[in-house]
Amino acid sequence: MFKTELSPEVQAAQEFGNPVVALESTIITHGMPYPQNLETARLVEETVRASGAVPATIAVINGVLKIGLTDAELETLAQLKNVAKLSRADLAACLATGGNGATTVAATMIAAHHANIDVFATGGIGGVHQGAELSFDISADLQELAQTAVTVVAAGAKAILDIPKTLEVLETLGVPVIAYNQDEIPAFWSRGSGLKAPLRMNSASEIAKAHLTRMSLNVPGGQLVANPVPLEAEISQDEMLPIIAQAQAEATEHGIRGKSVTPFLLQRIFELTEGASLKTNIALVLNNARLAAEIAAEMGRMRA
Ligand code: PSU
Ligand code: MN
Repeated sequence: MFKTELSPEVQAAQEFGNPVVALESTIITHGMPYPQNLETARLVEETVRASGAVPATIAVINGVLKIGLTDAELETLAQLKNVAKLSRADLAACLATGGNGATTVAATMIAAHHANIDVFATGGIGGVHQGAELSFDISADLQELAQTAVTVVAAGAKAILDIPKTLEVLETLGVPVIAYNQDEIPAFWSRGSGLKAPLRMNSASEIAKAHLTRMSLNVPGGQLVANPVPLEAEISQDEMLPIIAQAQAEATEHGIRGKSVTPFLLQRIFELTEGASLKTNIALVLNNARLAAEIAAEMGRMRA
């Protein structure tokens, strides 16, 4: 029904049983401005390689599900204007109509699972938006974590989301939320959130083992690993909150809805903070890529 294409690097890794880490593409097209998006995408791939795994950046190009992009494809994607943002609802339709699109956390999980990849690194996941009690805006990423057996390494959720409500929904959906090496759930730009994480693990091997144990119990779904931003790159909540509040007020004022909400907020936050928030964002994505590579390697060892 549709074509899946593995990059030569991913194909070789899978043949030899070497670890692979999936990476999303919405962070490139809707999460960061050009050219930092392209530079970051390349750096993340390099970081995965330097940590002993092979990167598989996922996107749809001309109706083909790409598991691993060439550098030229990465560059094209990073510069494309108006590229579709594909979540669970959109992925099949895009493949069926021969379109182009960037995958969110939800769609990247579906594609990774389809290609037998267990571990995925990103920056932040989607979640329950502030004011969701009126807007009903809850990301499909949360449902996906409940259904698809992929371990997602993120730095927690941005404060554009309501973090306590996001944790409640994840609990309802039965998603393990694991803080890495600390008790608190990290809040993207900052290491702390003031909220205790439901679970804590201190090593990649514990996380890998928990993933495989869940699978052998036949409990569907993945895990969310919340990896705190490195200390030297962190920005305090106090600094970010007024900026987020302004971005949010503008979104309401402009009547932004549906899948445009997250990209609109991310774009305005980047504009309003100029360099600072972007630098932190890049540092945390690289940090997540390292941990994801370690988890993938541990899982490979345990499966062998
Ligand atoms: N949060 C971030 N950076 C991002 C995203 C979220 O800090 O790039 C992207 C991810 O691709 C995520 C998507 O899966 O936005 C969530 O969008 P929505 O809220 O529309 O589900
Ligand atoms: Mn939404």
